Amino acid sequence: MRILIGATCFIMATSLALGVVVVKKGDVNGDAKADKVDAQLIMRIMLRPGTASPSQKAAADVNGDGVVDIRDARSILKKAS
Ligand SMILES: [Ca+2]
Ligand SMILES: [Ca+2]
Repeated sequence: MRILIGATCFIMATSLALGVVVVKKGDVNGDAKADKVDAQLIMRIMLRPGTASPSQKAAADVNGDGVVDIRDARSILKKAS
């Protein structure tokens, strides 16, 4: 348990040191909501991955499988409806 807490603190400290932006999953445009606008942005990222920033891609990968695809867009639409 002590090791786990130590590792968590280390990861948090590393994230802060690197200036990692914490993104809300599904909120691609950063308006604090995950809605159909974000689903549309995910479709655009799918078609043209080069147009999205790393933080947008991180937010777009809703299910966290490392790929931005239709399943991520669909899960936003499911939650939004
Ligand atoms: Ca949004
Ligand atoms: Ca995904």
